[in-house]
Amino acid sequence: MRDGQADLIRLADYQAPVFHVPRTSLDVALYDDYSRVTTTLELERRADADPAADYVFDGVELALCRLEVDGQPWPKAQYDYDGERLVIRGLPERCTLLTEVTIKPHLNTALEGLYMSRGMFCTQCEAEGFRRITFYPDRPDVLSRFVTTIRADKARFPLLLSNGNPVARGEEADGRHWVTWEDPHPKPSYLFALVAGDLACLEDQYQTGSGRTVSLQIYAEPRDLDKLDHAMRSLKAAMAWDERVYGLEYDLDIYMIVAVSHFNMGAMENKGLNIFNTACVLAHPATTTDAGFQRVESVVGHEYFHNWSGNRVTCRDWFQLSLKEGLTVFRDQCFSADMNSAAVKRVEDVDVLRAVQFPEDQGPMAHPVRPAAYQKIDNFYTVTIYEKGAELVRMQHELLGAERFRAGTDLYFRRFDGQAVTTDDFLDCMAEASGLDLQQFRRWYDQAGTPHLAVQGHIEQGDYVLTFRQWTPPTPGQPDKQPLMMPVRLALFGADGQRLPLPDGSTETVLVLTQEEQSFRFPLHGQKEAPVPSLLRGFSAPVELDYAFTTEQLHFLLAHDDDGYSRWDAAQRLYHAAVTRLLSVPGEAVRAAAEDEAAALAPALRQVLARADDDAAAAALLLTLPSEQALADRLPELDVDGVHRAREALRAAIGEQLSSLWWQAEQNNTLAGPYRPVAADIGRRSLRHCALAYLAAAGDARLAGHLTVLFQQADNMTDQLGALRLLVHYGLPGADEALDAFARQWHDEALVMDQWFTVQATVPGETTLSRVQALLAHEGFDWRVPNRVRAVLGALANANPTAFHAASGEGYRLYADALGRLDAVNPQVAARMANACARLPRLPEGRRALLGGALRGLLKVPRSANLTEVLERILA
Ligand code: 0A1
Ligand code: ZN
Repeated sequence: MRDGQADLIRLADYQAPVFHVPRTSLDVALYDDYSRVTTTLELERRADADPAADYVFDGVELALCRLEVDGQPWPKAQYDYDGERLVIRGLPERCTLLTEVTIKPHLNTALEGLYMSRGMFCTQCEAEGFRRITFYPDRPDVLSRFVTTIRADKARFPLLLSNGNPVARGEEADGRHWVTWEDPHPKPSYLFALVAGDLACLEDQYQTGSGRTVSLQIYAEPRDLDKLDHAMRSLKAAMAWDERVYGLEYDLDIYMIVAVSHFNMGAMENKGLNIFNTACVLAHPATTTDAGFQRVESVVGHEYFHNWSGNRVTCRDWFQLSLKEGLTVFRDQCFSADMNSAAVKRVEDVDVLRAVQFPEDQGPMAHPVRPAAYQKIDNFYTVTIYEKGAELVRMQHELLGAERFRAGTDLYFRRFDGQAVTTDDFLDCMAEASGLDLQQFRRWYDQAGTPHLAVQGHIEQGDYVLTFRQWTPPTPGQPDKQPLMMPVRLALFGADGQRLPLPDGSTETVLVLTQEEQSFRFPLHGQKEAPVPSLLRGFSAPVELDYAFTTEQLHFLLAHDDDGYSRWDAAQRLYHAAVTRLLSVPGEAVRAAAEDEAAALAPALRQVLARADDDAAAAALLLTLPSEQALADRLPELDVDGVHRAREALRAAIGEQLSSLWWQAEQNNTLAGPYRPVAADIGRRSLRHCALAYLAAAGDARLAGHLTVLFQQADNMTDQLGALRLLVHYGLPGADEALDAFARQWHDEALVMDQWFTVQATVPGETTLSRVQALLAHEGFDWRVPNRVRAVLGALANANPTAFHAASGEGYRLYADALGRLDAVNPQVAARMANACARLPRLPEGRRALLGGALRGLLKVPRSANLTEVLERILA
């Protein structure tokens, strides 16, 4: 390994571990400026292991103080430690290894391993953080029973938590105390957790289906105790849902969640002791938006569902990451769908997939759901592993049907309980339980890239014939692709807006494609006109559908299709087409052309608004234009300025032409009574804010005053922030005062202040770059807090194309500088944020050179292996 670059790790090189660790005892003594970790491991050489193989332990930057085997010091000549790996030679087949190390949690800003967050100790061990705590075979296929003793000052750290159940506690000299925890379930090291702090707790109970009582405990700083009810409700709902839908019960007496302010990701499913980013667990109407409430519900569900899909059955190696993540995302998506509106949830998930995962799959970071090689596994916690992985599970659900899918998961959890397995094992269960041949389906796991599905329909001898042709463009390292097995859910609509009967007697069917090209015939029973096909209903496969819909057909589907996704997709296609046409109109004529486009769209939009009472959330989704980024992603080259101009012109024209309807929607969806984070109300608020946004785009003279009142009188963050955002983004009178008032009101609420930073970092246009510089210098900005860094820099790069891609290259320089600075503090987060530069190959030449130059400059000085891997792939 050379500086800043890690060795390539390959799936093909996988080898089973040399030894088992039946028992792991940890003794962690926490002090102000160091911690002492004494670890006792029972080791057993595996029967099938090479008898000559050395025992190798991972351990990063550990200060080794003691190494004993079976109670005796082990000779120095018999081991080597290079700062990353400890190799011990000549160990007996069975023995007890004791190591004692010291580590420095108070200096740990990478937030991997044991670290401090606002005065409390906490851990993050997935994927390879445990090796920063002690020497260990830090790989997911080594499962061990853990006993953990934590020692700390009692006054400052009255609460000492780890996995499992507390089994003993006691006092020591100097005001210190200790607690011992025992986890009865064997687990890999990545699921280990420890917390020490002075926290408040919301407690409740849950009765499992089999009648056991589980104590539920959610911990946070005392000031946040009033923000835990929603997480608790969500947790109980998730526990009941998993029993009902998958027949899976919780398996310990205690389930704990701890909220921490410093966290690299959303949350972590440590056995019995989840650790959550505050952003994914705290929720209160005054401080949390509707989206925030929904995020809490889904992340609480996600981590809970991992207890089976991840913890009881875990991954053999990190190439199998999607085994637990894809399945668990699919499960949390279905949970949220059941708790809210299934159609709306599906559209939201598809939107993320298409807006974030498709570009990843089409760019330099493209990788299969089961990658074949990686340098730093932390860089592979991607939308491909998570969201595309979930789509692969969803397709299996589609192919098998709910009942056989459930038989498959039953078999999977029964057969592999307590084991570390592979995505192939999962697929085998699905095939075995259903009798389906899923051999070809496996390609989805190994083949990167977004498949294209071109469809053509014509009438032939009284039948409607649909021809499907699939292909997947090349991705880095994978020039040749093979056809995939994919379910295409379909209905055909007659001119009367009704679904036509299909050969199998139904009016909706799932075609299973397996070949490069395939045709299907549908008798029309004497009808002369071709039907309108509703293809890929529910987004039944994660592909790019190429069908030459006419504008009339899209309007027809928007009006008549009963599939929520399909209607939304029709609307998106109409918007894309309109914006694309506007792009070729010269600057001064854009406004007039936008008027025409809006006029053509208006009847459909009026109809959506007229029906909005049925499902306001769905209406808001139908009425919202694709983001600038999503629009630009579909062009041959990223034209951020053109897209901004065209999209804003279209929004302004739609805003004006439907002005009275927007005001009406604003009035109709103004809710009386206390805030409730329930689907119906959330939908109405989103429609209301959609209406306000159109009025802002139209430059409606009454709006600034209206927004200021809304901002001042709002009793919930959705309304307050929605008003603030429009005031600031459109530079309306009162914007600066509102920003100041917001900061005064919320200066002490970190998650709310994150929003304050984001609102400012996402004002369109190059001038925002100096504002971003000021935000980075603001006293509230802290490079050590990932949420704050994401609130400014993540928002700039991912949600403000006209500033980030400013023609001067200033956005790129600012961002590259920031990545360099961040890398020194937190390599994982720096590398994740560098992904925002992966659109480089699609930039126009001038900008490509500017961004490339900025990134290459970054590589000239030593960088973390995390950031180096991402930059090198982007620049390759
Ligand atoms: N397994 C967690 C996500 C997670 C992954 C890595 C982390 O640190 C590098 C932290 C959390 C989940 O899926 O929720
Ligand atoms: Zn997960």
